[in-house]
Amino acid sequence: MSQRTLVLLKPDAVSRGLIGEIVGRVERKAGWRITALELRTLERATLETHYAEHVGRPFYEPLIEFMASGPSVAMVVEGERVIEGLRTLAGPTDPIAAAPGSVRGDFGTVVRENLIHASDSEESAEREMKIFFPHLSN
Ligand code: YYY
Ligand code: MG
Repeated sequence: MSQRTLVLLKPDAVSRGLIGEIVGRVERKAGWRITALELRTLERATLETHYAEHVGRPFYEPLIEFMASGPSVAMVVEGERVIEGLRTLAGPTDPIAAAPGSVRGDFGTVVRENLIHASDSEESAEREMKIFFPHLSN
C-alpha cells in the first residue's frame, strides 16, 4: 500500500547538523522516495495550523516558539506503509521512552526537542502536506 506522509526535521535537528543523518535513514528504507523537500524557517501561522489539535495545552506556546526558532526541513516521503513506517523510524514522543535505533531514541532527551515530526494517519498526512506544500498536486 503506497502512501505519502509529511515529515519535519525540527529546528534542533537542523541546528545540530543531523539533516543528513535523518534523511539518510529515510532514503535507505527500501522503496521509499523523497518527493518534496525544503529548508525554511516556519511561520507562526503555518505552525498554528499544523498544531491546531494542541491549542490550549500547556506545552502549546513553547512548542510553537521552538518550532519557529530556526530553520526546519519539510519533506514529503512516498512509499510502502510510509505513514506507520515513519512513526516507527521517529519513535515515541518522549525521547527517553523511545528505543535506541529510532531518531528520537538515538538523539533526543527532552520531549519538546524531539527532532522530527511525522504524520500520524492518512487524514493527517493529507491535511499536513497541504499546509507545507500547497502547490503539490495529488
Ligand atoms: O505526534 P508527536 O510529535 O509524537 O506528539 P504529539 O503528542 O502530537 O505532540 C506534538 C509535539 O508537541 C511533540 O512532538 C512535542 C510537543 N510536546 C511537548 O512539548 N510536550 C508534551 N507534553 C507533549 C508534546
Ligand atoms: Mg502528533
